[in-house]
Amino acid sequence: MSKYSIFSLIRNAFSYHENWPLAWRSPEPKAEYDVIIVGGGGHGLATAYYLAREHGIRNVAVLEKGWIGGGNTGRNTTIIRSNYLWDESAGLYEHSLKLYEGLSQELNFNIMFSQRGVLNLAHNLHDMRELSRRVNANRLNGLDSEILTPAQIKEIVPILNTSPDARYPVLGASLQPRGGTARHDAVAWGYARGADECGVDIIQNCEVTGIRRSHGKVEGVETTRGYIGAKKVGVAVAGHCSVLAEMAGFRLPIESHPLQALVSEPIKPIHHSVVMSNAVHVYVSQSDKGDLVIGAGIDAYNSYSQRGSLAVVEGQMGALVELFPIFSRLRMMRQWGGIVDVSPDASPIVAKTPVENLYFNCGWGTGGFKATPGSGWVFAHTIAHDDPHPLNASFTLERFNTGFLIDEHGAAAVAH
Ligand code: FAD
Ligand code: PYC
Repeated sequence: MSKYSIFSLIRNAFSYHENWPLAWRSPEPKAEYDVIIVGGGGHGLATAYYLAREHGIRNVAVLEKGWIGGGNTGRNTTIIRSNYLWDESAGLYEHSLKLYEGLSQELNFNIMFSQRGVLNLAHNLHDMRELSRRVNANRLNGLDSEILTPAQIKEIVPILNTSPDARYPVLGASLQPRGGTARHDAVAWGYARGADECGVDIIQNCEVTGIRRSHGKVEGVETTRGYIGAKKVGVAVAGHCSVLAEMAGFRLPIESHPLQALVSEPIKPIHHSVVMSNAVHVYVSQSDKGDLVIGAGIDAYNSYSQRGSLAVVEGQMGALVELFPIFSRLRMMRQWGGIVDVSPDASPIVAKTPVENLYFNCGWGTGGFKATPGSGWVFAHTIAHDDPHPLNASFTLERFNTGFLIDEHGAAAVAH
């Protein structure tokens, strides 16, 4: 740990960072690895980290076609919570939340985890019933989850328009006090540094273009930097998972959609929690830098382009100013999109595949940032043991044939 001590920080500040040690190496790919992880987002990096730390599998490469964290990991709005409806999801997302609670210490990297509370608003009786059902289910699973009255909401979010005459009247909300936000890049960088320290090769600018198989078993991957052999391959490429599945000769029940977000100019601290409204498709938090981080529902069409339509931005801004009239004169600074991998039941697939020793981690849709540590943890277990962990045992590919769906459209919260 001395490499990152306060003294080295001061020394590097005075040397104008010239001798700043690289946080991770940039190695040439080896001819073969025990495990290759495709995708250098949070999920791929966390998987590599836990393979090394929890399972002692260190001959691992993470292959990333661009730069690590350049996909949805660096594009999301950083909301973390575990208030999902079904037992299976509550188990997995809560495990992730617990890992987040210790992650800065675990990685010795400040991920700026802020448990400021996440509120989901209800605007009509149906919303109230959905939220009450979910809060009751959460409480049965031992999660911190409660229903708030408009007066209680107003105490936490005084700037919210709770007038009964509002266009979107606020009838109540759910609150998960342990929910919050974290710095998304830091999560990727922390896992990358931790994995690299364990000997994992992180190879950027290395696109996987084919998956080589023989007798139904994976042998390695074709890449833009040549063929690399592997005993096992784990795929965590979010919006591109169908492309990788096609390379391996099977189909996924996943649709790729753009999901947009934007940030305002920075302002003084005014919004101290996270407020989401599923019904009117807007959610907002304030970053430590002061800008408002605002998101919407998905763009309804399928696309691989990391941008979206203006109509969604317009709807999102309209909803924002109805709920928070105080923001009406704020300027918006930047807008972007990511490609999210939406499954039919709004739950992920973290599982073995029809190809032996090939594993897929996908379908997190609009909500996988919160799951990053838990997803990496169970995916590493699945790859190491060629068998899922009890926490991801239900998140199979087969469930779309058997009908054992885990329908989380209500909890997914961002409309899709
Ligand atoms: P990614 O971070 O996308 O990583 C996949 C990587 O695979 C990419 O870096 C990509 O370049 C790489 N790749 C693709 N194809 C190849 C290939 N052929 N070869 C090599 N590499 C390849 N979730 C939440 O929980 N809370 C939120 O508030 C939230 N907000 C969001 C807001 C937006 C605007 C978006 C877009 C998403 C949001 N999400 C949120 C969802 C969340 O970002 C994702 O579910 C999560 O980050 C997925 O992580 P990942 O590591 O699986 O994917
Ligand atoms: O899953 O909580 C979530 C979320 C918020 C914004 C996008 N996804």
